[in-house]
Amino acid sequence: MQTIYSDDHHLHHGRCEIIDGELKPCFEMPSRADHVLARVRKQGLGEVLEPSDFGRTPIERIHDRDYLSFFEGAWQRWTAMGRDGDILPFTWPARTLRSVLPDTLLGQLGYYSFDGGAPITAGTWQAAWSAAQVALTGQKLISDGAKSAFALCRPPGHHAAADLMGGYCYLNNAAIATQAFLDQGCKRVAILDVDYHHGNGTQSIFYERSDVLVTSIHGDPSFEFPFFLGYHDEIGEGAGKGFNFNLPLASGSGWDRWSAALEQACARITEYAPDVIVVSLGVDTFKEDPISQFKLDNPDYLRMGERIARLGKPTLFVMEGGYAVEEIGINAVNVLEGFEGA
Ligand code: Q9C
Ligand code: ZN
Repeated sequence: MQTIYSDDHHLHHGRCEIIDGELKPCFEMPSRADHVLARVRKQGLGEVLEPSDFGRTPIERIHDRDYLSFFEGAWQRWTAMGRDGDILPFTWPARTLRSVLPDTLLGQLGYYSFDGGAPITAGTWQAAWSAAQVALTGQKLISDGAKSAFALCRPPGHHAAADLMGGYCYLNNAAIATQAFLDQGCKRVAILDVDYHHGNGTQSIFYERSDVLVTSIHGDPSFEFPFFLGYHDEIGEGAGKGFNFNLPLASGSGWDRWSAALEQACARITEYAPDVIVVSLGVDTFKEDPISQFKLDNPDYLRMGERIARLGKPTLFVMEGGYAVEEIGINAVNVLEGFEGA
């Protein structure tokens, strides 16, 4: 399997996030992708390619233009104000307030985000842009006939909605690749989101559409981030009714419960008969993940890859979360090796 990777992810390195009432160094850090790349090389998974440049058009198929211009220009506006720390929002248009677009940078950042977990730094736009190009390059390999590809994206994407950043995410790499498949002639794409957190951005982007089936296995939002989306009764709306499938699991879930949910997701995907599958590959389900509550162990990721391979479809893997930095490479590449060995 070929891996697509860009060093540009190093340009994004947030300083701090709020965890349990304290400011702590960001868990979403550059060494995450470095460890995954090192493991890809160590295991001889396959060639590692630089991304091609597909430009802005495929990104604009998912994200609003005003959101993209805001994101692209934010750091310049911040430094023009004489600031040089990370840009973090702190006020959002929650109930009783209005979703108006204010004039100032921090007001607009509140409008274009849903939490304070996605800092904008000097290189965040460039890193997120390159991650989207990484996903699009993987998409192209598959549309050119590859059976699978690994888009080693960083920053991750599945929490980002059409005009919202949050949860370490800015551009929704998996959604951008999914739309590119459809624009190039695929009729149906299934997304399987195995990240520990619900992919609220991906769900919201495709919620009213039947050409994308979104399935997700995650920590129940009644106890876990993102709290306000990802419940089982969210099944899609309008033309999309029946094409969103959430499998929230209890805190402490291990491979028994997780693999049973995977069976359910796979059954739904098989019934849908997609042309291709996009896997949002987060490995924060690992038992030692510092911000998560599932109990998967290293070999479980091999089984995960084997089961996904048995769906028998061309599959694009898009890197999402995973914060047990020392083991993120083992776990992510285990999924890919399990897939290839099946
Ligand atoms: N107390 C991804 O995995 N903050 N994003 C959690 C924990 C947000 C995770 C705080 C976690 C976002 C792509
Ligand atoms: Zn996650």
